[in-house]
Amino acid sequence: MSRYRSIAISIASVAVGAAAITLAGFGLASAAPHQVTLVGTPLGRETVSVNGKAQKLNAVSLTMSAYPDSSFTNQPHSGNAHPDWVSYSNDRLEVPAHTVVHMTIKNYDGGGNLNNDFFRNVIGTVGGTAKFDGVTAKSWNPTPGDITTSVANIGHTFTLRGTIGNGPRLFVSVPLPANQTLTDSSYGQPVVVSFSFITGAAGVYNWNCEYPCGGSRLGQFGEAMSTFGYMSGTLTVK
Ligand SMILES: [Cu+2]
Repeated sequence: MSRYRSIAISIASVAVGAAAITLAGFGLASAAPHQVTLVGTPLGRETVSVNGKAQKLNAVSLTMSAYPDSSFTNQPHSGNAHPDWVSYSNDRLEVPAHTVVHMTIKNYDGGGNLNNDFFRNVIGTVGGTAKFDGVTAKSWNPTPGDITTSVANIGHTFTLRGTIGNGPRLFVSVPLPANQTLTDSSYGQPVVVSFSFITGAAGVYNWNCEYPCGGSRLGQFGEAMSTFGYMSGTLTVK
């Protein structure tokens, strides 16, 4: 091997090595935990009543959790910059268009009073109801007129809104009752909330929480409430 050729190969090797390291770095960055999408699990076809008419639609299930902090296993935030912020277990959700979505949310977080009682209501679900630890109801307000009792407290809401701009609308809102078993040392037993909704046209929809759980800033709508991925996310319908 000539001296020049050997130098050329060395330079090429370094260049290839650098490219490999760059690609590996890009791969790691791309695979950061906050990029993980929760995809609906297919359940086959089901007959669902839509506006009083029976329709056969594909169905999927989605299960996620809401936590009082971001210290839970598999938390989705890259580097977990705010371990003390409340958080959903997932931010990016993905389901097919024109499909029944059976959603289960386990709420491990405590809570308090909403600043807008509208969000006690179950809105936009199949049958207009949700199941709260197995009990079917149209809202979470077991003692009407009294929202100071702990039993009426809300931990978070799952509120699905429209797409950004003039795209299709999909409004679904379900309150997540506060977990009464949360302690300083244990998440305790979650309140299990389940409900179903039907997706429409493809698009990227937004969802967020409507319980003021975002720390002391912006009237409790700062921090976890105003940073994507903690108390908000997307539902990609495709
Ligand atoms: Cu919240």
